[in-house]
Amino acid sequence: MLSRREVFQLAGASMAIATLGGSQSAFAATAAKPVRRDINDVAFGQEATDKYRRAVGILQELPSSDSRNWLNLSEVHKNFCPHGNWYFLPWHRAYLSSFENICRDVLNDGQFALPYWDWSMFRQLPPGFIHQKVDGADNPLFYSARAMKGNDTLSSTLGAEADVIFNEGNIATILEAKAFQDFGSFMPVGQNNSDSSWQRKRGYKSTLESGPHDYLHGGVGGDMANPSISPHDPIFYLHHANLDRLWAKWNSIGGENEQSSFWTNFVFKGNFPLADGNPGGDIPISKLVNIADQEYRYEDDVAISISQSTFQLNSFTTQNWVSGLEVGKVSELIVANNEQLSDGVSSVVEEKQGEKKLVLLLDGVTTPANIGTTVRVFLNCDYLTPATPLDDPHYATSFTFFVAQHDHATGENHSLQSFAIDITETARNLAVTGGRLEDGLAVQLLPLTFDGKKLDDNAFSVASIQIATI
Ligand SMILES: [Cu+2]
Repeated sequence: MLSRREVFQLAGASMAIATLGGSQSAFAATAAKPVRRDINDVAFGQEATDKYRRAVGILQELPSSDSRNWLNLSEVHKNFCPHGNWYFLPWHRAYLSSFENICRDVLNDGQFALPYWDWSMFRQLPPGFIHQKVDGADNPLFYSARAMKGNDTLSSTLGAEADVIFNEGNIATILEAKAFQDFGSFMPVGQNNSDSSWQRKRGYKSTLESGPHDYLHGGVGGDMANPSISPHDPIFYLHHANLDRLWAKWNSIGGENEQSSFWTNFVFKGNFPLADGNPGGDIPISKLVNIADQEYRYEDDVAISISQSTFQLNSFTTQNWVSGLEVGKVSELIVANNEQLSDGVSSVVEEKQGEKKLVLLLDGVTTPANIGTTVRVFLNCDYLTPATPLDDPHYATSFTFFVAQHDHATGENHSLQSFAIDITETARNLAVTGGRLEDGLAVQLLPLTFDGKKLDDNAFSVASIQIATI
């Protein structure tokens, strides 16, 4: 069944195509591009796996003096990758393109395209990645430093969160985001120009990033769970190709990219090597925003953009979170009611078709010793325990810890994270079930570990929270 918005988008799409009418050359140009396909596609998966395996094998054998050497390519991610801000998607698009071009060069195959792993539909490692040997030789796609092995599913490594985060319904909700920042993470707090120094500053992680992106890194586990070395595992590039595909898909169903010049004028300066291994030049975001400008395409992308949306963050209240967080224990903060808050909440709750979202901003979350920690977010739940199921109406979502360590070069502390948690549906549920929303909002955080182990030094904290609409 189509929502009202989807019907509108379909109508808009056919109008846009009708208006484009005779520009056949544009279609011819896209048809010749290498196509990124689903690694689990019955017709193309095996061929895509074989090509990718050969490329990875060649890159792993290159001498360390070659910038295209497998481990050297991973250093690019370690040194420059932005996470937790609005450069997350365009930076990774450029990183993957650089990698894909290098693969084309070493394979001498201009039609090579990275496959993607649609982890929502297929929640285990693609078959080509699980065996140590292929035809008697070492398999470059096998990687021993993974928590996920063989036929493990995301549920076996992540527990109950897997079915919530990778649920098709959750992906569909993520794709309904109106504004780019809600989709692809927020502007760094306080950013006031497009200087390169903002590349790795902290904003709030969107649901796409804190949900499927971060949980997949944790679910594969091992080196994938550590941003400094995650591209050591060949599955990394297929994971990010799927995120990049979702960005293209969001655009194709009407999501419009950010218009702020702090984003559009931003330049990634010399981050990415060229296909021949020489240092690459500067890449402005303006060259990355349109899928039609890239040197690849997806089977299902359509380059149209029809919606107009501006991003507006309207914060009602800020409160410091006083207590620490501890695995297995509920930590609670009551957000006192005031007129502004109750007006804000009721405007979103009563607005049935959801033009606005109610969000909980968690600011400055420190990292526990066990990064395989998941934090469940509940509102106004009187009976919350670790056994409370995730289909409880008071449950909002969960977040985890995919976070870089302290950067000694710049002195910046990247091990802090901030999150924008969508609590719209939960607030609506509570309005229906008569939860205590009118008396104030009890925000409850319940940390648990994927492996059930509690480390001694596992205390961590949240600096402050805000309730806001976007
Ligand atoms: Cu990633």
